[in-house]
Amino acid sequence: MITEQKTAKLTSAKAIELEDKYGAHNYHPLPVVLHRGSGVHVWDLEGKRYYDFLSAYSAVNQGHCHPDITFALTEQSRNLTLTSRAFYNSSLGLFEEYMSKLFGYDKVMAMNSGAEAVETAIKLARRWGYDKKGIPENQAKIVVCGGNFHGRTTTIISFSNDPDSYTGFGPYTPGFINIPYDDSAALAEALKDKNVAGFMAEPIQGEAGVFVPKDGYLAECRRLCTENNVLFIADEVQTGIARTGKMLAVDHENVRPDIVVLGKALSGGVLPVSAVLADDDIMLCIKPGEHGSTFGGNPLACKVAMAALDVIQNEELAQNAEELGQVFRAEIQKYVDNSTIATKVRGKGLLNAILINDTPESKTAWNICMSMKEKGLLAKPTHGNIIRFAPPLVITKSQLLECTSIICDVLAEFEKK
Ligand code: IF1
Repeated sequence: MITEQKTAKLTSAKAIELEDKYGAHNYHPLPVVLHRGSGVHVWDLEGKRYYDFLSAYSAVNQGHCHPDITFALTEQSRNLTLTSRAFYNSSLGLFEEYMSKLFGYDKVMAMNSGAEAVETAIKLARRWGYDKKGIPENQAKIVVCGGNFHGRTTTIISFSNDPDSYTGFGPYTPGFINIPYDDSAALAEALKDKNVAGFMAEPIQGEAGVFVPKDGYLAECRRLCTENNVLFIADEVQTGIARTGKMLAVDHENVRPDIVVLGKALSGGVLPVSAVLADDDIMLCIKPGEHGSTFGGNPLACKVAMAALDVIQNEELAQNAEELGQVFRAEIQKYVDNSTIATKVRGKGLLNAILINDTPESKTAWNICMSMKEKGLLAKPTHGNIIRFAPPLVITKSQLLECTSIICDVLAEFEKK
């Protein structure tokens, strides 16, 4: 009751003040205080409605507070939320079977955050490298790509080339080789090193600014990894779960990675659920007691994730993302063709970005987002002058066209005079 009473009196200004006074300053949020969400919409504390074009960085693909997912949450929360893996529970095996059959891998390891799942993939690849490939102990290397974003743990930022991610957090974890993204010749060269256990990449680089690699890049990565006995690890935390118009972004090229990393929309944004998929010869390299987490595979997460995946399939959200992504890019391209401020629109499915014609240091992209906020649409720049647009995949065509109209009206305000 105290919480409700306090929320009832809270204003956006007060909420921002509280976060500033009592919260870590590790983000620079757009000045909007969200209080309610449903489908493609969120409302602030004063009751203003917005289209959400960030979807919590693609964690809310199914739409905010999807009733089927919240039903699964509340039902399970009345029975059993957490057992730890010290014991079996009646939901984990069902979740594991569901994931294995849906994605076509022998086994799944359930974790919580995306970074935890990425760390799990790194440990799996290293262990496979020692046990199966015969890499000398502590010599395993993993090839990663420039512009990557895989999370914020000290090991993951060790192989980032974004100073904002790694500066001041050394010493860094060794064992990573950084090559240019979308450059299969560079990968071929790196894989000559016999101590390489894995190659990890995002099928589309989200944070870097929605970089879609050339057609065939993923297939060539697959071929090179197979040829060199190296594990291909696809980080689908942001691109997975129908976001790019297929269940997985690698599906666009019919590529089957050795390890798939999932997170975010695996739970529909209801609670942290992540997972690593692999076949037995890789997954069983980790033995009992060698990896885990308190909440990994908890009954609540398992039921929520199964409901979230049901929604994706039952509502054909991958197909909707594919169709409406094309509508989005076509509408914005018509504007870009005659614009001085918007130079490019790119993406796949409903993971898109617009490039703004200004320096990365300029505030133009931020100011465009602030103006869109005033017009009821929330989006945020990634790096400097690139604005990501990623609505929940439940958006309808008429809603999408209303939003492209808002976006173009705002861009027009910023045309170079
Ligand atoms: C933040 C970025 C996006 C991810 C990929 C793993 C993770 C992420 C491809 C780790 C997480 C989030 C993290 C969040 C903002 C957001 C983000 F801007 F940071 F880079 F989406 F692009 N692999 N991305 O995108 O998953 O541990 O967060 O569950 O840190 O600000 P996580």
